[in-house]
Amino acid sequence: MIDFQVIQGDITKSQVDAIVNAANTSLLGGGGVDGAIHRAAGPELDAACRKLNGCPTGEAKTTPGFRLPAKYIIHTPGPVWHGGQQNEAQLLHNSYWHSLVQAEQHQCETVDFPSISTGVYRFPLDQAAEIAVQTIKDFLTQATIVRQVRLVAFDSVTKQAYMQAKKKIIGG
Ligand code: AR6
Repeated sequence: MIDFQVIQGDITKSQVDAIVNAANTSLLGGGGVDGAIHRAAGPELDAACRKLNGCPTGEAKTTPGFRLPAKYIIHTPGPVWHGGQQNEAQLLHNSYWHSLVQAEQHQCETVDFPSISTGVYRFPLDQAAEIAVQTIKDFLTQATIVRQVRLVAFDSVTKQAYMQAKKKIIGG
């Protein structure tokens, strides 16, 4: 059984083992969900991120959750959309996959994702949703520790796109 759910909400409120942050390669914070996570986690997060020396696109690095309810924050810079010919699909897959590898390495059973790259980075929503759902499904099929993944959509359009991708790829 694949335990993957799509919900609508604010990921900074998630009471799970790990939330994922749609970061940039500096890991030094920014706008969107990244800004919200940094504000909610407190200044300790900025200090921890500075020690990580950035992160390449499609890779992932982990910090504690500090003032968040989540135990850990897994930071992954997704790709900027440049029209689709610059490996964007593979890089987005890599962001989801490597985030889940980090979750396993930190013994996390429950993981919440935002919609990586579909805000400021302009990745087309429907295509991003299919890549996310397929990657999460493939990972959960072989995972040993992660048992539940949720996609936390901030708005209803994003929620609908992931529900549709879920129906197409997982069924139900
Ligand atoms: N909870 C859940 N989702 C959220 C929240 C929240 N609190 N706030 C925003 N979103 P974006 P990207 C949604 O732009 O496209 C930053 O400056 C948002 O509505 O945050 O990967 C970084 O530092 C959208 O659906 O991330 C990078 O420079 C989704 O999160 C850059 O933006 C992702 O939008 C990364 O761009």
